[in-house]
Amino acid sequence: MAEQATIERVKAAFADRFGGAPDLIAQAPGRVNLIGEHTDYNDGFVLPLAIDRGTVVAARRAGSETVVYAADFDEEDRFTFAERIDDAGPGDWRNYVRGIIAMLVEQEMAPQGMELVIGGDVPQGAGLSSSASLEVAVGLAVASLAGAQIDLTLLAQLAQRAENEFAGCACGIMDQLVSARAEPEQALLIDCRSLECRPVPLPEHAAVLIVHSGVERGLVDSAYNERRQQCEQAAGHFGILALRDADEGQVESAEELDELARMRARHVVTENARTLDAAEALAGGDMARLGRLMADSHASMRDDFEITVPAIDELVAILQREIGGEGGARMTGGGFGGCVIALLPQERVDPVIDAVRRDYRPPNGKPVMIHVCRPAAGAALITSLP
Ligand code: GAF
Repeated sequence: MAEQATIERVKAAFADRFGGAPDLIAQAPGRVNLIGEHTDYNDGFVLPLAIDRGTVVAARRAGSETVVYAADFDEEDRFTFAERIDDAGPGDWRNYVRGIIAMLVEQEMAPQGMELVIGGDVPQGAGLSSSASLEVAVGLAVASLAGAQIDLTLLAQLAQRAENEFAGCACGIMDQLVSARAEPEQALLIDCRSLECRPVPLPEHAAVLIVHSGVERGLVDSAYNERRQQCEQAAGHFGILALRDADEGQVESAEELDELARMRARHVVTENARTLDAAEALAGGDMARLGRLMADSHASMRDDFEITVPAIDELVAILQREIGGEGGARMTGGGFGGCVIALLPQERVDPVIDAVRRDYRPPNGKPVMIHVCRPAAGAALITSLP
């Protein structure tokens, strides 16, 4: 969830830009993933949680034109539904907004004209899903403005399509679904085939640390889409719908599978198994087992899926060394930079933070960004239609 200061900033920007008060305000959180990486688009399992940072959207019905003001960039977008809503070109924030609005127009869940002000506090380019939180927050605001009580799973599916079709990233459903459906103090075990979500409580004495590596990442620019293609190719080789349906023996013994495809498939198949184990370990408060699973997950991302970078490997090694046996650390998110997540006993937080500040030098030369977070709630209206 966004901070109160962000909500106040968006309200003030709305009054400034459009005058008066919005009809409603919605927000949706960013996320961090405990384990289950690049498994979502393989119909597999993921275990993310929502963070206490998000996107806030203040919205009001108006005339026949839609005007969107992004307070963080001081930039605007304008369009009408009379013409087809197109994407805005690569790397433009407007894609996420236009995308989800276009999806809602299709569902007849958007009023003709609107005034929207958007602001957020999810760090961008950090792999904490600022884009999913933007899509979901705008989607909830717009559907609610149309008087629709949108189902949160449908909202996540439309937001994912917005990202696929407007932003050009072939992402899975994890980020949008956890942003829409997260519950406070819980991680969410998501079956990305059935979209069933099972909340798994975090042990009371456990803390979640998010440490930014200082390596910026961009999903679309990265080799993300290429990894997805390689997974689909491997599934095609086995004649199955998705790698969710493969097992380890099959992957290791397939004679004609090329080595790269075998490595990618091995990561997905073993990561699915680790994610289910991790949900069980988390529910049982078994931090030592979780730590081992997180370490194996990181090694698999580094060696088989090849999505880590040296700075991230170094940061993970420092965290693992300092945390010791109770808890663990791994890269989180799509890869090629971004953040590392650590799960550890609360009393270890301060010494571990001190050690990271002492021993890790982010490649961007900036002070290392560390955030201690508790799992937050999913998307919600802060104020609704009168
Ligand atoms: C990104 C994508 F958006 C998700 O769908 C997921 O694939 C993740 O990378 C990797 O687990 O966040």
